[in-house]
Amino acid sequence: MYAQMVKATGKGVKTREQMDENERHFQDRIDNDIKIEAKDWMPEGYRKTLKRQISQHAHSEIVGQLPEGNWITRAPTLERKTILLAKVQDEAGHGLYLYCAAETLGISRDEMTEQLLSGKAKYSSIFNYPTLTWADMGAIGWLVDGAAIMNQVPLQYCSYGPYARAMVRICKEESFHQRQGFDIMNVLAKGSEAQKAMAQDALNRWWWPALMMFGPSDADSVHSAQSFAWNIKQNSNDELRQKFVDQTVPQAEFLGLNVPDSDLKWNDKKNGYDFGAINWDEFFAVIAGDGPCNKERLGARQKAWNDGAWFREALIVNAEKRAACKQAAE
Ligand code: BYC
Repeated sequence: MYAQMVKATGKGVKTREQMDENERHFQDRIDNDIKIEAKDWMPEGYRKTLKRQISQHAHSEIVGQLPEGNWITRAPTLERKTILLAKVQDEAGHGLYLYCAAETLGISRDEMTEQLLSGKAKYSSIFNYPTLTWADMGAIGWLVDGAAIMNQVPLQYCSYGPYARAMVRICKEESFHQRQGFDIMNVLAKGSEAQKAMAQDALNRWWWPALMMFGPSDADSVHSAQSFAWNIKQNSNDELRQKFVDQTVPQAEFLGLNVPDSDLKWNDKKNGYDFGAINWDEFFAVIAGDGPCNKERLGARQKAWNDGAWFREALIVNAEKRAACKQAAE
């Protein structure tokens, strides 16, 4: 509780004295764990933060289908193909729940898409890396979905009702995704020398980008203090990153794979692992649009949006015709 208070008093966060009556009432609800619903009064900053985070989260789910979708036709067995297909479809579902949750805040799907395509809205840095081998499907499920769960479980308890409720089902499905990824890695790691090498290579390429998914270090996180105060965030970026490392390193050991970090070392005092420095220049370049696959990913989303124009138009014409028929019958 005390830690929470410390985190919530960062730069730019209003004290009770600086709040007006509406803001104080709103903060009391947050502090008493009463969910905020779409029609409740909320500070504009709260609305803006949630529109930003939920829409970026939704975009991540949708763009996140692309690297794995790339392997559906090349999955090694029919069983792997059906599992991967189901996983990629789940991600589409997650995107849709999240777009709906964001819409409750007064932003349309078209606006969110426009923000994604113009580069104004971000999506997770991790999806700007290429999927080069089948083992990447294992590494994504194990590491990327594993990191996503670590970050998303606390979001089930966040203050905004529609976001918190969307996260419940998403987390259940992410658990399945994480296990299917670990299972792919397990089969490869216990397979032929070539398969084990493929699994190791995938771990080498995905480990550091997975750690970056949690966002900049706490010292550089611009939104954290306010998001703590509003109970949108409950753990800091660095706390979740540490939990992820502590949970994942023993899994790599079980697989017989090496985590690509020569500074990784168990630290008895903190009861967790010390790990090496993250390349933040790479992270900031990727989120600024300069990662290995940014152009390809946005190009694919732009094409999908253009290709779907006729369908969106047809839906509107159909709805107008139905409304006209209904009116004529009354
Ligand atoms: N990538 O002040 P900070 C999945 C941005 S998909 C890109 O710490 P905040 C899956 C951040 O937006 C799951 N940008 O921000 C799908 C901000 O920039 P803006 C994706 C990042 O919001 C398919 C700036 O850096 N999960 O599971 O307090 C297949 C400063 O950061 C990233 C979510 O979206 C990043 N990694 O904390 C497989 C979770 N990190 O907006 C799997 C929901 C930071 O001011 N989001 N930035 O321009 C969150 O929990 C929080 O938004 C974050 C960042 C922890 C990510």
